[in-house]
Amino acid sequence: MEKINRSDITPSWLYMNRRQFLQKVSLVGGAAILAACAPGVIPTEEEEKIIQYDAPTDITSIKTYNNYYEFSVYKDRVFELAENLKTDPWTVEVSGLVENPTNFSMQDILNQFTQEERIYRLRCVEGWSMVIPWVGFPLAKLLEVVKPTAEAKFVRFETLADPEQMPGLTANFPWPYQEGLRLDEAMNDLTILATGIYNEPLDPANGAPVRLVVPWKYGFKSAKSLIKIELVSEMPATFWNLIAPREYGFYSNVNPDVSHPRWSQATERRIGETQRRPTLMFNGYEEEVAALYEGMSLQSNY
Ligand SMILES: Nc1nc2c(c(=O)[nH]1)N[C@H]1C(S)=C(S)[C@@H](COP(=O)(O)O)O[C@H]1N2
Ligand SMILES: [Mo]
Repeated sequence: MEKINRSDITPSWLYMNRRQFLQKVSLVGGAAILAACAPGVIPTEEEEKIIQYDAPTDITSIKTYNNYYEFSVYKDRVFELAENLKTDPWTVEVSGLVENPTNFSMQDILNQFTQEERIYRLRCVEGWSMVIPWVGFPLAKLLEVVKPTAEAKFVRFETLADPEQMPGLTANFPWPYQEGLRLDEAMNDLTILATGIYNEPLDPANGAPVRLVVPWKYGFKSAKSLIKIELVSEMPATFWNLIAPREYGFYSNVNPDVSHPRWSQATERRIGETQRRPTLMFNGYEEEVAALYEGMSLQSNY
């Protein structure tokens, strides 16, 4: 893979004020805020407050406060231990119940799929959150290329597990890290494969070179450093469900009304803040995803 030269990527984010930025990419603010951000429109004080409320988290926190158990269970140690992860060359195998199984090199992924910015909230099941300006593309675009067959009902994601490079693999967990989505969840426009943050390629600590991002689900669904995407007919096993099935279900939608067995999920601490704030249903993406779960009990399908 040709190395992305950081200086070749226009750091446009730095030159935009928050309002211009949100106008371009905001999914965090919703339709009213998008309107307020239209050219020439000065947001009301109330709207400005809402814009500030979900301001992107500072880049240092995003890069140095990480969950990535393959490296360490200590969030502040991951970035140092992961720093030298070899991400070039890199291949993502897309296989299983598809018409066109394909091995995508990282260069294929960057060439074939238009990269765009998406600012999303990230809510960890542990009770903290960030707002991350991702660069990436809808997973649906990749699935359209490989063409899932009629038998495909779920998508299984597998991530790198290399004992030579990942000191955390010595811990007794069911490696490799794996995750899953129902096919319609995977096809939802909010579901992206991310390749960057703040207009720069991902750091290893954030899941370089390509990771899943599913913003309405707890952060652990957003698997890092993907090596395989498999279309399957049955609900796949997932890393955290194998470890603690009563605590981490397959769906794991952010839901302030469904407590973790050991703590409430009603509030969260936004990194950079001291006060806790209310957690939003589906992490604030109810309008976009609630229909996926119509008629399902969100209590039993946790
Ligand atoms: N392969 C892998 N992916 C992973 C994890 C992990 O330990 N290994 N941790 C998850 C959890 S619990 C969270 S909250 C997010 C954190 O992503 P970030 O460090 O980029 O903010 O990554 C998720 N993806
Ligand atoms: Mo998490």
